[in-house]
Amino acid sequence: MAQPGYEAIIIGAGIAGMYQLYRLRELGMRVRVFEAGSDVGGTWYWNRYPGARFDSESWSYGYSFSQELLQEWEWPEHFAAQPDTLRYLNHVADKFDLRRDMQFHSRVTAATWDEAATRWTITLESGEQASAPLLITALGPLSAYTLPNIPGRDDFAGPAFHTARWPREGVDLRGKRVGIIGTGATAIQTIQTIAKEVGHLTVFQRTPNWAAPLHNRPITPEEQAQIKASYAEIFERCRQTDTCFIHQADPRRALDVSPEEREAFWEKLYAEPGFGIWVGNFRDVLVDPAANALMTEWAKKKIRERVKDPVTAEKLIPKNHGFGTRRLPLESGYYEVYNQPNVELVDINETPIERITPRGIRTSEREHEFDILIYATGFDGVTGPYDRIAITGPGGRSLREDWRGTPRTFLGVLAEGFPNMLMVLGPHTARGNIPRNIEEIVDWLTGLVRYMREHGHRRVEAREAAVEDWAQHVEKAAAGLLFTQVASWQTGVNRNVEGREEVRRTLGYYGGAVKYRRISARVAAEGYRELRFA
Ligand code: NA7
Repeated sequence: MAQPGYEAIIIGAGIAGMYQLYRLRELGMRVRVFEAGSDVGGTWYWNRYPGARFDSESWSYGYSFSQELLQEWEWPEHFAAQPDTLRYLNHVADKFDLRRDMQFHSRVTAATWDEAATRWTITLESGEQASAPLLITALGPLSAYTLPNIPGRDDFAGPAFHTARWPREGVDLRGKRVGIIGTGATAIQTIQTIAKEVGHLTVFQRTPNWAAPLHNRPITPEEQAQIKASYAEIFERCRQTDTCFIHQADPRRALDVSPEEREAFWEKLYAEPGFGIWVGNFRDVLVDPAANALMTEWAKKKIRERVKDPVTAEKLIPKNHGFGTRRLPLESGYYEVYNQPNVELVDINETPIERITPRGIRTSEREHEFDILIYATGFDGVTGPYDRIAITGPGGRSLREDWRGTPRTFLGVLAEGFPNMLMVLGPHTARGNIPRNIEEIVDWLTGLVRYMREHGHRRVEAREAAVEDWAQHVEKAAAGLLFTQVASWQTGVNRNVEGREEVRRTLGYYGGAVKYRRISARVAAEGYRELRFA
């Protein structure tokens, strides 16, 4: 007998793809997951660089769908390190026997819609093909890593790694002369970790970032028991916040309180673990330039206090963006690294990099020689992973071309003009504590798939008017936020990718997760009137 075809194909075996598979199986569907890596884990599979860890509280990050899983898993630290997270995801894959429907070493290079057959066909790098009526993209917003577009990039004679492709077997950095490009969240975790063991470290910085202490520590047995007893409240708390973190903006405005009260609050936040100082700050800090300027001045003091050399301290202070207007890296002793005699900060605005050479990096000032080079140069965020697959819809329509300007979606789950392609964490969805966002979207998509099966629908597409309304709503929600005015992966800027240089785009839904949930729940409750079925 011929093998039955798949009813759905999922691309990606990260947190989203794993959970989507679990849910579709519950509907009794035959599903196949295609994954480029050799195992599950997505972001946590690829990003093995030294010091990689959560900035979200571990106990707010794991899946919430299984009580048994919640009760049996023990996070060792409040902010778990990458090996623990990968161990967790492997445990989930084992527990729910997910791998039997997954195919690894399978990078999808193309997906093509066949209107007559009402099916998507995907093509792998190997040339192998598979098809199914439904295509679910669980690509991850930060899976398309980008190398720096610096002349001579391939000339370096020693080992060179992007942090998102750190070798599985690790890299021996002890006593080595290491150069690192980048000072984003990834670089900060890497730098503060490897500075302890390398012989000499040179950090090439283009844009300094604001960063605040993580305050990680082990979870005590008493806390473990308390956490396990409180999961219902923890996840309810995450449902009530706009970012799905446990932190929510303070109802007061920085401009309404006295300078003493303001500073006391900031000191308190700086001493507390996690993102409180970013998303739990006074509610005007990320929207009102005057409030942001006060916070920014205060944060400068912290850098000056922690970095001994005043010249280095000034270099580490961001000049062109206010506190929290880019994703705030959390750190553990990052600033103190620059007090070490074996660490050097090169501001490449002062001495630009001219090229990468066989021996190292040549700036306008001199050649820096290294044994190892690290590129902590980030990702082509959100749309980048879609651009790297040739996705072709009805009539040869190319998603890459469609999204060259700005993505057009309905709720970030369906791209305009692309039937039966359901996106988990596509552009224009709420993002924050990512697994929380993922669970909600996967549950919503699963509801849609169930509805289609119950009603005998084979095809779903977003109505043009609904896409237009959502586009307007997305832009309105982004207006007035300070961070949408700053270049970063969040606003679609990546100077290493042609066409992504300076054009800022709205890539998320910034009305908050609470509102996103309300809107998407209403759409489902009212019978998906925004969607066209056939
Ligand atoms: P980011 O935050 O995009 O950081 C990338 C860093 O690399 C940033 O400092 C960039 O400077 C720098 N960069 C990139 N290209 C170059 C070139 N060509 N020359 C010099 N410097 C360069 O990525 P991360 O991996 O740190 O973090 C991504 C997300 O992962 C993060 O937000 C968390 O949510 C987890 P720039 O700022 O562009 O001047």
